[in-house]
Amino acid sequence: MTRQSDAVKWFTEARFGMFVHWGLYSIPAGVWRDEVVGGNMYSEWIQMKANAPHGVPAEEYRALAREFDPVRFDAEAWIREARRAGMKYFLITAKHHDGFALWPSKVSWFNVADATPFGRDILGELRRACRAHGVTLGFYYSHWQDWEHPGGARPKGPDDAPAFRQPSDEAFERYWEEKCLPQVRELMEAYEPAFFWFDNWRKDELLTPDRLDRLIGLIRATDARCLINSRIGTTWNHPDGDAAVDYRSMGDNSFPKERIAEPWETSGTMNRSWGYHRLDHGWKPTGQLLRHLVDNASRGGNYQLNVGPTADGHIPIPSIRRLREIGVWMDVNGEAIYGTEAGSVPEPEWGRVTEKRGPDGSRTLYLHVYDWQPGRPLELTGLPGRALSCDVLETGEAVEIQQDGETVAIALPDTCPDDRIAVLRLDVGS
Ligand code: JFZ
Repeated sequence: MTRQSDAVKWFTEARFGMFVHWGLYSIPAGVWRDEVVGGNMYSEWIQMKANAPHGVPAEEYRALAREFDPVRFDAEAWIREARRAGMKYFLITAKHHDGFALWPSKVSWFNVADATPFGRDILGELRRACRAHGVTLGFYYSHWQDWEHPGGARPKGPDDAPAFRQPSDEAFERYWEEKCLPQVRELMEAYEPAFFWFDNWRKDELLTPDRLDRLIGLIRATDARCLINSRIGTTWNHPDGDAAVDYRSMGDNSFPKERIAEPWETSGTMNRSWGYHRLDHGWKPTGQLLRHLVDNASRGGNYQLNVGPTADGHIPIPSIRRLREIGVWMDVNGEAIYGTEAGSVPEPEWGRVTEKRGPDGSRTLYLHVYDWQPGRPLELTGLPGRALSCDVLETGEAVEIQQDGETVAIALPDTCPDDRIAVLRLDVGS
């Protein structure tokens, strides 16, 4: 179980955030020379995926920094899009596996201020925009994989390829003390993030309990309310498991089928790649993205939906389209997502249930109907009290209900307000 604290309340009430993957990898955007990064199409992995089995030579990859000049970057515009989509928080890859920092880090030359013609403090501009729009700011930080520092961990790969050679424990300790901890301290002190999203996904003896304790201790000592996720590696690499962290991160695009009591989230992509990939046209329909949001909320979790901006700093049109379509749905139905808990009734086949509890033991159940069939009454079992009234959230149209014991039958109106997910509001007395 994760740490129990009131610091995580804003997170669980927010339910929905924007994840941004943006950096040097956004320049090649999935194509190195004429080679397309295929497989899972993670364009942010191009340094290790292209020029197989050796990867892109480090100097060639670092030369991208001299091309990084995102003249269309507008932090205000990004944060306005997040707000418009109904997203309450925002996280960005402050430093991804390639080791490149999106802020003027004094710890490593490999950063936007010292290594690129752009030179601006990207995180500082986002910090100001988030404050201006009431969006909570957090950072993804690749604390384990760092392909720039000689002591950073490398992905598994061919033994004879230097790019995949794992550092010694001593080299990793130097990385930990010279780069990882000082950069996390810089981020905390300069931008006061409300949370971190660290990225480890398997057991690795380099992530010793002592190193994890030092990193967690640094964050707790600087801001005890700053949230830490389980993919810092405690799940696999600490004897106490996730007791010292604040929320669980599921695997990429991994959506649990069961309700989970502790705070948790799934991060997911709109297409396949996290970073912008110029050939990744596998865009998921907005209805599918909405189901991910509702599925997770109905099981007590958050959804962090990713955007991969282009190298010049704009958000691709297919992403904008989905964000704005989701935003309209959230304008109408946000009440059924924000501040809700997992439904306490058995999950119905026709959809999902989120709920809010009143101070007097009353409850409001939000019925997210995935399969609206006029004329076929919806049945909900396991009702925790007396069904008082039911209406269509979008229109306020009253809906007939009949209760028999713990089961209520709901007569669906002929007109379905939203054929992706339509929401009914059911008030239940104590
Ligand atoms: C990691 C990164 O490697 C990737 O580039 C992206 O940032 C993503 C959000 O996180 O990718 C993962 C992490 C975990 C698993 C798979 C890919 N996993 O748990 O199988």
